[in-house]
Amino acid sequence: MKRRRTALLSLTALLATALAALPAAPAGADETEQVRNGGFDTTTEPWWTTGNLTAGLSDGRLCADVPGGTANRWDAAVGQNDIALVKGESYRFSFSATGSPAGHVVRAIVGLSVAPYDTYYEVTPQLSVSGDRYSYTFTSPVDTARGQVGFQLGGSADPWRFCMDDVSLLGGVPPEQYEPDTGPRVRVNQVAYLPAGPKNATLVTDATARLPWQLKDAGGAVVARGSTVPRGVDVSSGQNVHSIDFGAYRTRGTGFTLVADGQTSRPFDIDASAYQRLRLDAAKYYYTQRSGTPIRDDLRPGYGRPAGHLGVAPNQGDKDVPCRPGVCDYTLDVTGGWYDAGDHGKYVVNGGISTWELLSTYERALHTRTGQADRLGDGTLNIPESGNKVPDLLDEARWELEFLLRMQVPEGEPLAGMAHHKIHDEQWTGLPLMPHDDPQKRELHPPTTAATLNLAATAAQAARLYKPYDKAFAAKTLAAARTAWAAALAHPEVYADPNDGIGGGAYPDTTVTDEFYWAAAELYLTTREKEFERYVANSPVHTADIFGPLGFDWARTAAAGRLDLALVPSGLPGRDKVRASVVKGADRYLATLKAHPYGLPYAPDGNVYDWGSSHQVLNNAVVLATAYDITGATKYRDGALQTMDYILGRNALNISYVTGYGEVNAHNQHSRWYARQLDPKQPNPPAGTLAGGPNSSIQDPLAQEKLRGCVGQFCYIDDIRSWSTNEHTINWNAALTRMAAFVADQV
Ligand code: 9MR
Repeated sequence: MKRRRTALLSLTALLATALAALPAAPAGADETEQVRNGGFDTTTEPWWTTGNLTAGLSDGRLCADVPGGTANRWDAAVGQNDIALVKGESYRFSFSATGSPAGHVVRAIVGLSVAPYDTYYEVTPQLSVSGDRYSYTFTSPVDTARGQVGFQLGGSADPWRFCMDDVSLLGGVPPEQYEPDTGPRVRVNQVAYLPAGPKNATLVTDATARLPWQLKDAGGAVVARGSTVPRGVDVSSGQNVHSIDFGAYRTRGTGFTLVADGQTSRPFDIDASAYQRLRLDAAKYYYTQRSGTPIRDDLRPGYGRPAGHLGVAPNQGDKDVPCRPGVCDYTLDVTGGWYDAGDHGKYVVNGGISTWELLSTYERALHTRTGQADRLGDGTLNIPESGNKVPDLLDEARWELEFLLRMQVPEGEPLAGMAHHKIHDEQWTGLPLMPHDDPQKRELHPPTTAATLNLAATAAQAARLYKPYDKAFAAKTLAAARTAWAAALAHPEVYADPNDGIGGGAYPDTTVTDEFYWAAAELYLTTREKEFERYVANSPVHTADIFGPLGFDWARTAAAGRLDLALVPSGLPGRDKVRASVVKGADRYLATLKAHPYGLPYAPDGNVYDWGSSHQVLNNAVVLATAYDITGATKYRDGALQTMDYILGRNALNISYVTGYGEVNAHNQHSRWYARQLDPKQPNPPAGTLAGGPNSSIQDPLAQEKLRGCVGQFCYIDDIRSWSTNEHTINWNAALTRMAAFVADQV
């Protein structure tokens, strides 16, 4: 058998699926068996096996002795080819299987039997000696006559025996109705409310009149009571809801529950300590995203791994990376940096906003009344640099900054001073795949104006923050920022190709007036030079209304400049107006939050939740937090605090979007190296990892199958296969880091 890719997805196939209208299952189609001889009564024909398996009939089953010592699942397999699949049709994939000794995992797939060996559906049950019957329903994303049903058995150190029977792939079955388990109808922040902060909850109920509620302590004693406020139908979830305000209760404790309408909420604390932890965990996420260095198990127990992309086989390494054909004729050492997300790509645009938000978390703490910069100082994050007398958050951000600097086009080359948009694999890889096991060719993609300005902005910001600790590094970053700025001015309209999405994300952005504004603002705040002051003042972005419903992100970066101009002391003429504009933006988010029965400052147009909505919600809270820092008015602080309730469980799905926080929390984020859902030997993401959250556009096949027709908040599933609703990313965790630090600073 040819080597089979482990691909969960081939982006070409998936993008095609994503762009096409969602197919409807053919009504009333007959159920038809697609597998030939799934019963193994007299023969194993037409099933094939890899040469290293000893397979044959045994008591009317197919049994295979699987050798130990293979590396990949697909190194030992049994399967059947030439299976016809019809796009949009639902199939029931079922089989009986045993594994001896117990505990071995089979990767059962329905995919393509020829290159590029796409996987359309996969499951990885752990087998028992006595055996089980497994049954799953999925919808085919393609039409093909070359389908395959495969059972991949490799990857075990020790030999084992696999047997299967009654293998079936039944077409024309009714699609499965997916019903998320949303638990009790009283929705709370499952982690903690601050003793002196707001305390709100949401009750899902058909009742239209007020209902009594009770707050109970850990011993079950009622410590407060009141009445719900009916709020009608919530647009973001389609549910009829009431809200509950128990903010008058301020006594510290753990294990509280809220009871209403016969339902008892998940437990929560009234205490700040979880936020002290979250401030650190959210920032610690970055060390385990590092490329080009081993992750030390003594610093992150359970997460140690060899260095990725240093050129140790099968890795091709990031030391000597060429451009895509025709883009340049040099190679660059672009080792280091953070992996963007669950993939092995490294992108300057997204690296930029992520670095900014970490640096700004630190910088905010320096300049505000409640800021506690030392809480992210040296020795706080358990990283190799802890103890070097430099604040750990700055050390962590520097890991990415050094990479961003390496992405700059060298002097003497065409487009010198610009930054390459991204570096990643030539082709998409599958899951799971540890960074050091990635065998793909790595390539630099063309420089863009947006990437260049991300570099200019963050390198300029770095210059002022690192100056007290490392003057040479500060001078280096400032010089790089100036060079990048000049290069961007000389090439103001070089955009990323929106179709450049094979092997890595495209991150396309054709509006860069905001990146120019942001870079000019950072250069001004660091140098106070007139050129940059004038650029800021003359930019239409400076006075534009930039605090819209979706908030800011990697593509919409004006707020990064505006918030820093508002918070970092400077002699900018008209600075009061800048500060007032942030407060005005915050007023709008506060109004959104007050009108929202789930109490979040996010109500996207048409109720279309965006990719990574969790972090947009948090970024809107950052605007609220900044308004508090500017004015000291409690209403903004309370709005920012209340936003955390949504993230930590007060939502339609009753889930905390932060791994390890809350009784039910997202922990199967899409990732090639936290792929526990696919391989029990791997860990889940570390505590403090934010999931992307509801995304109305559900671009991945799993979400399309399970969440079709979903309303706003319901467009999310905690499944590793749902890369469009459940990935983790450096820019999303940056928003969490900033908000966790703000909340922890309020006590
Ligand atoms: O977060 C990005 C989102 O805003 C875009 O719409 C989407 C498609 O371009 O890409 C998202 O970013 C992904 C990137 O392309 C590749 N690494 C994982 C990122 C998070 O899913």
